[in-house]
Amino acid sequence: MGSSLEEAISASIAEKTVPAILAALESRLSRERDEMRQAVAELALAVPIMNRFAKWAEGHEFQTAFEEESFVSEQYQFGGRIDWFGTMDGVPTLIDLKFTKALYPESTYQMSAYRHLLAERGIDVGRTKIVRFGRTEEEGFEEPELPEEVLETGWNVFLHLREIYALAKTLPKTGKAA
Ligand SMILES: [Mn+2]
Repeated sequence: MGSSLEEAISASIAEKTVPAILAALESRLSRERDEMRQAVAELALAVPIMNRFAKWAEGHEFQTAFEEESFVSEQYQFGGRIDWFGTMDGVPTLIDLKFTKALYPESTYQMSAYRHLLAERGIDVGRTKIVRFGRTEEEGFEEPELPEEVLETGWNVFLHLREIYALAKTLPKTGKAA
């Protein structure tokens, strides 16, 4: 049996903490509800994309050699993860999937670098394709095959960027000489 002082203290604590706990719970629930709504909205956006992807994939025959596989260049000290390499409709094909609004020059030198990662392993990738699915119907679809001269220029750009990156890292942060 508690003393009346103890009872008074615990009643007072309860008075302060119960509403605080309820408020915290409520705010957490509301946050979780928002997150749930966002997840549903994202899923609603993803489903048509996945359908378009599935429809595209059904129209071709694929034999996978590598899927989402990471490689490192011993020669140039860089790494990358290849989306897909194998034969597509009987032709050796390196594929990068994009789910973006558009293609950018970065995509080109990324592909050149990926191609190099396989070339270092003695794999001739044949053709190199970017397959882009827009996030909405309006953002469209494209699957360009990158021409040899574009891939060569892309590789050159990549090597230069790599050098610039290494050089930039040697600069002091303050602008003063080290
Ligand atoms: Mn990709």
